[in-house]
Amino acid sequence: MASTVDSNIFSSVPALQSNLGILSPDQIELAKILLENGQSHLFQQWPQLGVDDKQKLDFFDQIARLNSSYPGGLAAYIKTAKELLADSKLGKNPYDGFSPSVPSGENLTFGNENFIEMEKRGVVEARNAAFVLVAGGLGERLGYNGIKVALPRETTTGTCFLQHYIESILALQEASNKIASDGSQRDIPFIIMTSDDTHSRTLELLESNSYFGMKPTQVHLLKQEKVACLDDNDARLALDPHNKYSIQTKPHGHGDVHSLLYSSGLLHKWLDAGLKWVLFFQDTNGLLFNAIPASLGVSATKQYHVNSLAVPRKAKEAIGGITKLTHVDGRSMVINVEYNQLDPLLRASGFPDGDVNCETGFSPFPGNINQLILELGPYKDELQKTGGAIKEFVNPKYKDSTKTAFKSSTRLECMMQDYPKTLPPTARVGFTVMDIWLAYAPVKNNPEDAAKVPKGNPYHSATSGEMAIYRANSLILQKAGVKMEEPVKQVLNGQEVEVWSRITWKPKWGMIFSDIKKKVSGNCEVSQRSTMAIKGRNVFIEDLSLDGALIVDSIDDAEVKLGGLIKNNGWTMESVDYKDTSVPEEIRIRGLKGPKVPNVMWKRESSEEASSPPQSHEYLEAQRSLLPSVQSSSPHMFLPPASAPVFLPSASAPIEPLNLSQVLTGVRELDLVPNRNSSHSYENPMFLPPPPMFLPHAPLLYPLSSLNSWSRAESGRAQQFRSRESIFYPYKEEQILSSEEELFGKVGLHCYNLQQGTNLQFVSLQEFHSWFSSIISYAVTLEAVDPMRRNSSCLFETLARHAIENKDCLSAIVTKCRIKPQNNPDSEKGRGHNPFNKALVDDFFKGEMPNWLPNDALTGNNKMQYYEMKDSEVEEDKEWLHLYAELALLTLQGSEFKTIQPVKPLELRKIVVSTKEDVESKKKVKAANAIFYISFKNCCGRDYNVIARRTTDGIPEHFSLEVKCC
Ligand code: UGB
Repeated sequence: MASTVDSNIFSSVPALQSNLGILSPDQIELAKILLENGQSHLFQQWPQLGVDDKQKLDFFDQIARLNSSYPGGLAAYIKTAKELLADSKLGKNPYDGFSPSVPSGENLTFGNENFIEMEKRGVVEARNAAFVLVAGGLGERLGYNGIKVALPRETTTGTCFLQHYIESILALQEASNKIASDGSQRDIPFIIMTSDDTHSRTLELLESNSYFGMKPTQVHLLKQEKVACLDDNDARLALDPHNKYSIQTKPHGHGDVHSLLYSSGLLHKWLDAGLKWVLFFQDTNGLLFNAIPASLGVSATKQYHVNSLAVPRKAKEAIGGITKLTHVDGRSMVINVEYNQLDPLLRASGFPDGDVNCETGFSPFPGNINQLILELGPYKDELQKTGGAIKEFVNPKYKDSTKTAFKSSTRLECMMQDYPKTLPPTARVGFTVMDIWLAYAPVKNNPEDAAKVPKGNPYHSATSGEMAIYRANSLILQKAGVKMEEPVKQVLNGQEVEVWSRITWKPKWGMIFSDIKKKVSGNCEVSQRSTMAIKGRNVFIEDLSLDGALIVDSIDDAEVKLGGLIKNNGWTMESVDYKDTSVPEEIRIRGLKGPKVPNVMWKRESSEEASSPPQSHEYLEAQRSLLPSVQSSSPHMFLPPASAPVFLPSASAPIEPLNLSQVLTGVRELDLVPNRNSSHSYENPMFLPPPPMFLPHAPLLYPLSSLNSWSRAESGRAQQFRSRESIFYPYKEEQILSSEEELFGKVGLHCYNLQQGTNLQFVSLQEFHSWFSSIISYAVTLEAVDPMRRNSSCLFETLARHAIENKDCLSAIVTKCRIKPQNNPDSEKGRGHNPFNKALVDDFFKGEMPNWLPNDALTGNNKMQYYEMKDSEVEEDKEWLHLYAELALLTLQGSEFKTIQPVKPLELRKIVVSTKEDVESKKKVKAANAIFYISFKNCCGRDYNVIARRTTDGIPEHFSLEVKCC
């Protein structure tokens, strides 16, 4: 019951007063806070009690969240907003009393002695650091629909930003642990700040890629909340124009990372574990890790409490300027002045031209790239005082010069780099400037805006981001002694860029310059049109002359030497227009097509692009003629002889097994990639053919699991299937494996049948889209018939993704499977889909796939767990049992499925199902969680054993199927 004072407040808002009866005491308190802070307008449209009561309670749920997630609650938020909006209206300079000057900091020059020393020191310190990625922003400027960390960093390998960041941290961890003075091993913590916009997709990206090799316990996601939008200078909260029971919200900015870290308790934990540094970085700077070791070395050497990484900045470039601000009272600080404030600040304080370049061609103020290194101890002490609250700002867009109304609602924001603003003058705050080409190439601008960037200023686009990686890697190799041919200029998506040789390597190959130098020797040269991708820790380049494409994919323990002349047709780069919607978004925004992405971008300039595709035998010959011409005298040289049947099963001579721990010298021509399996045989050859898109007309099937970490290649397969109708096959269509889209569509149908107790049957594939973001996702529409309803037909929709979570095992994960509504598509609105939640899967069915059936499975102590399906049951369920078998065949690494093979019809032999004991025998076959042991023969009489594990997280339409051959 509201008190008399409360009643007075509420009586002025009758629409709310009449609804007080449905509110809890806590909600009445919140209502009071709102009214006391000038928010009565929120209730003006409320109908009387009994109408929309549920929505009214939802409104208060949101208010409670907004109140609890802001330090000091909504009252504090509204108070600060009123003050900042008043200052903004008056045009008050936030830097009143301060005069700017150019600060001095540490300047590093790549490759010199000091730089090398700093890098080494940085590696020593790396195991004492925690890494924090702020990735809550949607990237409105970029206009990309996915999360930015899932974008390919470059398209030669298709490695996404998040994978690259994780692999870089792991490489640093390994290098740092190796030289730890006490010999101890430490896992570097990795924190990702997400938001409602990015959280579930970030988690899904991690989970579906097994955290890119990092232990899941090392990774910690902290989700930031949004803040309420403001409608006017009185800080009246803005209602959603489409919902009068909902407050409009927007992100509060990356500054939230400090309060989240503080409230997570992680800082104490890290201090207790002996950590010393926290490194903050942003989502799409593909060069960032080139700069981390040296800048960490600077922090350690100079004992900086705060070290901001900076690069030379072009005037008006959209990056903040590191500035020394000196107050009239004598105080001074070195701080980022954000790009939109730097020009007015300079003009107001003795720099009449504002933000302009000086004689060096750059602004005298170094550009902040928002990579901060904080010393953990002082950081924790400071946050204990502030609770992690960061000085906020407001940036309303006014309708006119009276500054009384906004064009659209605004909100308070805060930035992580403003952390030093509250530090005492005794704090050691410094910065480190590095070469732009080495350290900074963010992907922030959409192609249209990038093309409008003033000439000479960086584009900050997906195009320039990718080109910068090739440039940096080329320059690093050049510095290490490789003769790199000069770049050529090319216009992509309206932006003129320098195109260097497309060089890329995994972080483990070369994290710091001194390591890279050790791996390059002799007289090496690389032509501009070349592509080189290196995966493997111990790959040495010696006297290599590369003019074409070279892909090295070796296991970590193998020592590989690359040398001699490699000359082949290579990959040519093809431009695409960002408006061409037939090309996936992550590709068209960069204006160039990569070699391993759908819709093909790097094209082979070769004769095998003949108009009619070769038959299998001719194809073999074509392949042979492309084998490398090797020039090496090393006794350890190992290469497939040109006459050897590299992968076609019809050929006769077997290949010698290869021990990959040998020293290999020689060249790997683009056409073949080494097989990562440690033992090789005729069925499992040492060299595998490339993904099918390298050979545009080749009728290849390629097992996806063999390419899991170079995941870009996987989506090419979708492309291959898309165009399969135009490919000549020596076998009948019904004899070969179904397309992956069809198989994934059928998995969705199977899930629906299992969950709904129906028996819908697949008729045909109607439509599908596949897209790539480190995993392949499929949206499939198919036609199905229902035999139980006189074969009435329907359109059926599935959303599924192809993940590779266990070695040699394919996972099909369904998150949507439903009959498409015929007349009322709106009925689907709001029926979103959630990511598959592995945490909810029964532990019994998690982890590594089980081994093949024990001999005494059906008779031993655990026989209650197993059940052999009767012939009648096999007959009844043969559709999906065949489906499981076909999916498993996709995983085969050996040669037989590299070409289109006749495999069907399959003959099911023996099927045993295993569940937890508590499932009654007959029900085991239909159990949501079950493991199937399927023996079958293909049409050529070859026997196979397949293990299929199906699980669910209990959410309708969700289903996971893992299959492997054994
Ligand atoms: N981010 C969040 O995690 N949460 C949010 O609420 C907002 C963003 P932008 P901008 O070095 O490149 C910054 O939008 O405006 C994450 C610096 O302020 O890319 O370009 C987001 O996911 C500027 O001083 O920032 O400006 C992303 O990872 C300059 O240094 C990061 O925060 C510039 O970046 C940055 O978000 C730069």
